[in-house]
Amino acid sequence: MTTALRRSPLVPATPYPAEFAQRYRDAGYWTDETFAQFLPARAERFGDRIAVSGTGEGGVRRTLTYRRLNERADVLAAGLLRLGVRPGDRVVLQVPNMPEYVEMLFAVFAIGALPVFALPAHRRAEVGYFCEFTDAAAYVIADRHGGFDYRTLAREIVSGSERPPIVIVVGDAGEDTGFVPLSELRTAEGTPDDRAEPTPDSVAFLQLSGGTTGRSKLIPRTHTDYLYSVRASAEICGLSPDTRMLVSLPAAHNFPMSSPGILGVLHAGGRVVLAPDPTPSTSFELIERERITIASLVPPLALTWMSAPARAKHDLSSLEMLQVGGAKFSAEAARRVRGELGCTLQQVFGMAEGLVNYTRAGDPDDIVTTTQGRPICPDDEILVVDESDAPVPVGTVGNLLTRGPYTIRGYYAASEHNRSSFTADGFYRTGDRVRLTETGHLVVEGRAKDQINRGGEKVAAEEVENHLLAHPCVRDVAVVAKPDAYLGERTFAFVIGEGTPPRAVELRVFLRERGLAAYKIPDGFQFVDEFPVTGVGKVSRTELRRALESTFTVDNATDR
Ligand code: AMP
Ligand code: DBH
Repeated sequence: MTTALRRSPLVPATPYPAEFAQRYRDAGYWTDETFAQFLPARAERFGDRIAVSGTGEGGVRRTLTYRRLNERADVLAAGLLRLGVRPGDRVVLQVPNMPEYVEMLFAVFAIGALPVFALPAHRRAEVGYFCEFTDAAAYVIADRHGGFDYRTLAREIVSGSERPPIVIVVGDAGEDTGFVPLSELRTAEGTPDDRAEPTPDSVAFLQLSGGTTGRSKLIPRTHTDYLYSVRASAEICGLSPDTRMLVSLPAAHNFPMSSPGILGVLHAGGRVVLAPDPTPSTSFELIERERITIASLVPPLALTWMSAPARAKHDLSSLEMLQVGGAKFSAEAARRVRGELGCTLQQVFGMAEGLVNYTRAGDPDDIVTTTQGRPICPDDEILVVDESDAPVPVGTVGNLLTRGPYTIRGYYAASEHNRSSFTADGFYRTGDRVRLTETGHLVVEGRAKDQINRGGEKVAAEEVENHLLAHPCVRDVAVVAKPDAYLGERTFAFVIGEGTPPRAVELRVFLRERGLAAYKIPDGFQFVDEFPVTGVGKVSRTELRRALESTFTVDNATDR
C-alpha cells in the first residue's frame, strides 16, 4: 500500500506580538474555533439543509447536505490517515470547482493537516515548487478538467522529485501510475484515529500570493485570524441560510474562498453552487435553476456577463448582489451593473495576505461605483504613505500599508523577503497605490510592485523574466503591464536578444515547456537593442510602459 514519507515540521509563522493577540482576543475578533471544528459544528446546526451542489466525480451532479458533506469529509479524513498523512503535514490541493474539492478541504482540516492552495491553471513550474517548498505529503488532483490531464502533470511532479508526494486523484487514477483514487480513501475501515486537534492560533493552511519575486510567496493563515475574516465578511454581506452563492472563480482563490465566499456561506448555513466554468451560458443557467442570490467575479468576467446576449434568455431575478474584485473595476462598468444584470454591485478589494475592503449595502451609489470599499474591521490599521513612509494627506495617492487582526506578519519561510514586505512595526506593504476618501473609503489608483494584474490573475514580472533569461538567445528581458480594455492589463516582454534573436512564438513554446502556467506567458513581445534606464542606471519600467502606450509599437510587436 502507498504510504506517505515522514515529512519535515512546518516552519513557524511570524507571530502576532502578544499585546496585539490579546487585543484581538479581547475585542472578540479571535475566538477558539478551528477549521477542524468548523464543518462538524455546521453539520450539527444545519443538518439537512443543502451545503454544496455541483458537478462531481464522473460528471455526476451532486447535492450534499451539511450532514452528508461532513460525513463524507470524515471518511476521507480517515483515508488520509491510513495513507500516512499526518497532522501538520502539507497537502497541495489542485482540484477544480467540484463538490470533492470541499470534501477534501475539510478532510485535510479534520486531521489537522494543512491545505496548500494551487490554482487549476498552475503547471509544473508552480506545483513542483509548492510540493518541494512545503515538503508536501500529498498532492490532490482531478483526473481531467478543462481539456487538461492533471495525471500527466502529477507524473512530471513525481518523477522530478526526490521526496514525491502521494498523488490522490478525484476520478480515474490511471493504470500503473501508483496514484491513489479518491474512491480508495472512501473505503476506510478500522483506521486508528490519530487526528490532532489544532490550536486556534496555529497555521491552518498556506494560501498563495500573486507574488512580486521569482517565486510566489506562501501565506500562512491561522485558524483564528481567517475565521474572523470569514464571520465578519458573512455579516457585512448579509449572508443567511437563504443565501445561494454561485462560485464561478477558481474555488481555491482567496476571494471565492473567504470574501465571504464558500467558507462564509457555509458559516451562515447557506448553499454553495459550484460552477464548472465561468461562462455566461453556464452561469446564467445555474442562476436561474438554483435561484442564486449572490455571485463573485473579476472585472473581465463581469464585463462578459453584462454584454452577453444569453442574459435575456434567462430569469436572473433571484440575483441580489454581484461582487466584483481582484482587479480595479472601472466606474463606467460599475454603473452598468444594475441596469444590465438587475442586481446590486459590491466592490471587493482584498488580498490573500489579509486586508479585505467592501462597499456596503447602505453606501450611496457613487461610493459603490467609484471606490473599492472600506476595511472589514475597525482595528484594520490603514496607512497611506509616501516613499519615505511618511503619511500623505487624505485624498492624496500613496502606498498602502496595513496591519490588523487578519493580516499576516510574514510570509512562509521567507525571512529575507519579509524584511522588505513588512515595516519594522509589522505593517504589510501591499504594493498598492491608493487614495483615501473623506468617507474612509479606498480608491485603488495603481501599483508600486512589479506585478501585472491580468484581469485578477497576478503575474510577478521577475518570475517570468527569470524563465525567459534561461533561454540561450535571451540576454536581458523586462516584463511590464500593458493597459488593456478588457483584462485591465496584459503582460508584455521587452527582450534583448543574444546572437540570433528568437521569435516570439519560440519563446512562448519555451515558457510552456518549462511548465509555466499559461496566464503568465506574455501576451506580446518586442525585441530591442537596449532598455531605457533611470538616473541610477536601473531599467526604467516606467519608460517601457510609456513606450507601450503608443499604438504603433504595440501593433508592431504583438504576435499572437
Ligand atoms: P494577492 O496579494 O495575490 O492576493 O493579490 C491581491 C492584490 O490584488 C491586491 O494587493 C491588489 O493589487 C489587487 N486587487 C484585489 N482586489 C482589487 C480591486 N478591487 N481593485 C484593484 N486591485 C485589486
Ligand atoms: O485579489 C485578491 O487576492 C482578492 C480579491 C478580493 C482577495 O484575496 C480577496 C478579495 O479576499
